[in-house]
Amino acid sequence: MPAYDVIVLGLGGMGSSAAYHLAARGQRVLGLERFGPAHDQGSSHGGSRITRQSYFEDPAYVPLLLRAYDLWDRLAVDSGADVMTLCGGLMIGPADSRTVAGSRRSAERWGLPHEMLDAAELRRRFPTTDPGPDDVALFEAKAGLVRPEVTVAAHLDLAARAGAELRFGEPATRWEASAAGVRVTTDTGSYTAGHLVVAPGAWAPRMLAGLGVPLVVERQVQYWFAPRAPIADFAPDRHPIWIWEDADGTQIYGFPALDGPDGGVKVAFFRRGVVCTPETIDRDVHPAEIDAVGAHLGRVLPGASGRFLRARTCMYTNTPDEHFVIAAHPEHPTVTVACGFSGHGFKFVPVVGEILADLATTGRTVHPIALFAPDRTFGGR
Ligand code: PYC
Repeated sequence: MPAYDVIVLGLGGMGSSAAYHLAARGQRVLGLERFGPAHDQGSSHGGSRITRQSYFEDPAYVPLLLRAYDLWDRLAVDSGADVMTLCGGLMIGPADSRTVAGSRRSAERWGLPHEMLDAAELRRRFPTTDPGPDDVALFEAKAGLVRPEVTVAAHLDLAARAGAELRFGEPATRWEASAAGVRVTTDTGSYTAGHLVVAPGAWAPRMLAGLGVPLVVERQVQYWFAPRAPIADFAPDRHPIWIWEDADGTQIYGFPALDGPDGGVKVAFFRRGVVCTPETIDRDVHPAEIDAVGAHLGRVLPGASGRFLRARTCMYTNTPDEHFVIAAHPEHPTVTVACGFSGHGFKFVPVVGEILADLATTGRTVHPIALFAPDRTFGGR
């Protein structure tokens, strides 16, 4: 008999959640992670990630978001950790932009509470914004932010308390699967289980090379600026998260000031990254990049773009259509895969963990995941 019921490879956002949901169901779980707990080398760090329900990417995500919100609430109670803040969210841009029209489509399709604001109303309600005459906004009170490091730590803690064995600083070098089960080899050990969940983040092109999904890893930069306007104007009780799309399709997004007067506001371009690998990523952030994001911020939220404070790199793992991959491995029924979260996955962490636990233990899930099949036809988005 294998030593474990399930091995989880990768204990970032998705893997830590899977480890927790599996252990909470009484599974004998081994979690393996190449770095330390809640590390800053992958895709789950930087203090904040956006959450929202009026999902411009596709209305098919909304049922998953509704379940994720229930699980975020439950995680907050079970862990006692401050994982989520619903400060509201603004999706801004031309009315026919992907950001605005797509969000509106999801809100209307699912009857989600939202308000449409024209440029004058946006400026009146949210005086930090400086919209152009053609900008409109969808405001969603249930949008906000989740905290990646706090969330990963909370799931790891709950998983360990439920009996999971978690091993850090132990990268997997190889996995093998058969109908009887799986074997994972690391630099220091070899482990067997009935099932394997592979949630490798930016290591997916290597760890899931046989999957046949054309994944591209991108370097992304998160920046923090000290607002020129009073910091209180940017506090989460006054300021929403925002995503702002230009006429040319460029999306920039930002957060309220989370860490008091010295923390500043975080801002980033959405998907304007340089292709990289975890080994080749340039972790330095260069003056031209800081100038470009600062200038763009100054156009849309002029009071926010004061002194540059700091920047951190992270990685997206993109699929061509920017939809996730969550499924049984097409060639190995004893392996479940989760990858390609394309820069918008973190808000789904609790429900993805639940889905991975469903697939690993029963081979099916009640959640709608047809959009995430690895053998779909990959056009662009
Ligand atoms: O995860 O929703 C998201 C997001 C939007 C912009 C950047 N991340």
